[in-house]
Amino acid sequence: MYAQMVKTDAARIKGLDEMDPQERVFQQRIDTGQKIEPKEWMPEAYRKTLIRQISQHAHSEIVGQLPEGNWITRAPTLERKAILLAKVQDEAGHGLYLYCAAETLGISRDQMYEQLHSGKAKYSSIFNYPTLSWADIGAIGWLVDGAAIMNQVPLQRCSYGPYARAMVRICKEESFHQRQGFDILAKMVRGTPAQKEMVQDALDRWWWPSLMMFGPSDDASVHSAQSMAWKIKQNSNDELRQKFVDQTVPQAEYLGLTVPDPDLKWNEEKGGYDFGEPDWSEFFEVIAGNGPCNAERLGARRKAWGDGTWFRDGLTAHAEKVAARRAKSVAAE
Ligand code: FAQ
Repeated sequence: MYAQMVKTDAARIKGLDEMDPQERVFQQRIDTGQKIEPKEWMPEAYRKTLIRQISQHAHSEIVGQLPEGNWITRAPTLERKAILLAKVQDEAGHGLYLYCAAETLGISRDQMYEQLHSGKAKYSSIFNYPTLSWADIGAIGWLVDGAAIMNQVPLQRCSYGPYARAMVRICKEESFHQRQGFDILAKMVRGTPAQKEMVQDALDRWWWPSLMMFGPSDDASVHSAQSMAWKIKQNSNDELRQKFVDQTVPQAEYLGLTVPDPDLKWNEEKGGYDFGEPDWSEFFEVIAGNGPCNAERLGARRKAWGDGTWFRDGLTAHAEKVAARRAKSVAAE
């Protein structure tokens, strides 16, 4: 694998013989499938890449609560409300495990929040689209969690131990999320013609943004070659996008839906679907902050941070009092 990457991206990826001895040992450990743990030596660029990816992943989980949270009060039954509430709470938990994993690399949670709130750190493009109907909640579970699982299952084998281990539980929970989304849609397509239309409309709007979740095409992916050499990523963006399409199209057919892609066609020879190109200009606009809901999403996160100031101040004041009391009693002994 590493040798292949050197060949495909020789301009940027160093060969083993160009590395200094410490870096060579590090790369050989990665090549032989060993995990890297927090206190071990790592190249600065490996640490920075992980902080970027893990913190962006954490931000995605946290911001990702907003489009679905929008529907908790309007879920059609008490049971659906309880399920959605639990799902949104799970996403908060995923964000917290991932922030913890990033903290092991020497960045604080406050710094990560600051990067999110200032717009410096990215979060997944998908969460900048609005949830207009109940079918959108089904579509998020089915397509967005479905794409997230496709991307995250290989991350369980990531070379950095804390990230790989955090992904194990996350993937289990995402599988439940994906099924709950599919179940919402399976019920709706068996309902009235208006409900079925609502599901088709949701698929029409979420299909292309879901394909964009995997990132730009391989030739435009600046980080993939190095991240694959370091086994942070195991697959390229296009490989995972192809797997997602191959898995999802039969599910759309089962639901009696039409995937909104005139170029979608089974290719017997490759044993997968050919499909159209996502609108990459839209993707780059969204990740530059100009998607339909970017301002609303960041506004909600900044407001939550501001609203929580009194609580954080209270916790800090309490901790200081406890520490002072403890110091006094130690001094008195
Ligand atoms: N959105 O060179 P690459 C979820 C950026 S979790 C925004 O290919 P890389 C659960 C990329 O950061 C969803 N930005 O980058 C849930 C880079 O910019 P930078 C999140 C994107 O890192 C479900 C530039 O483009 N999952 O959904 C996106 O090698 C339901 C060049 O790209 C993860 O974060 C994008 N879609 O590959 C929650 C998984 N794609 O940083 C609630 C972990 C690319 O240089 C409800 N992350 N960019 O400024 C990854 O696997 C990778 O980071 C990729 C991107 C595959 C996302």
